[in-house]
Amino acid sequence: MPNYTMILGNKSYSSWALRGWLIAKLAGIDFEEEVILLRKPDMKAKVLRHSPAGLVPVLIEDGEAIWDSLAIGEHLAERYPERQLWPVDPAARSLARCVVAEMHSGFRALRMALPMDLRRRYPDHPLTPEVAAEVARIQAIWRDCRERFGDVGGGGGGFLFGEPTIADAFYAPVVTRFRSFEVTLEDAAEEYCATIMAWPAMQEWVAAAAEETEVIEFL
Ligand SMILES: N[C@@H](CCC(=O)N[C@@H](CS)C(=O)NCC(=O)O)C(=O)O
Repeated sequence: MPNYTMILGNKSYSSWALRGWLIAKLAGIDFEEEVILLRKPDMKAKVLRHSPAGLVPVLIEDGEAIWDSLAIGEHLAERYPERQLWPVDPAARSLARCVVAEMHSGFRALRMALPMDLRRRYPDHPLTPEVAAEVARIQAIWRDCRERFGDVGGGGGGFLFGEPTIADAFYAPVVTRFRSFEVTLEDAAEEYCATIMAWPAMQEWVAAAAEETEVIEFL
């Protein structure tokens, strides 16, 4: 196996890094981790030593940088096809790609209004109509994927496409946002959130975040 290092931000706050990290876990690679603290004056310079984009996550494979969570996902899916990082069924795979792209390029209102913060709760936080519409769209995505391809109740693991894939890694930080901001969800969405929070890789990340002491005030 190649030599891997992943450059991450604080586990409490770095939602894109969580995506890349979960994908690396799904791929089953062994990797070293380097956490670079977000919002520090030297953050950019430190990340730029690894990636010209200056953002985390960055996966370094035998000295070659792969930056951007989606590029990391595509790279590892190609390199380790046996790990089935994308669903095997072509229709499921196509839907998975659509919902990952929708997350990667969208849900800006939600991402700005409900930042990922694994160590805090923000109860009674009002949602703007724009954010509420994105919450509704995300629940519709989860419902659609799980009803069509999740095989819930029929041996599926409760993930969007039954067993965990890149799509679940992409929506995992949204689950944490819904939890921190105590967003009211339909039952099926609550069930999906519970599946994500019980995912052993997710639990490992959350436990590491709980050990962090750095505090960033986003709101
Ligand atoms: N499209 C990128 C987004 C990466 C991103 O925005 N990462 C944030 C941390 S979660 C970052 O590096 N922020 C530091 C900054 O903006 O200076 C990806 O998918 O990896």
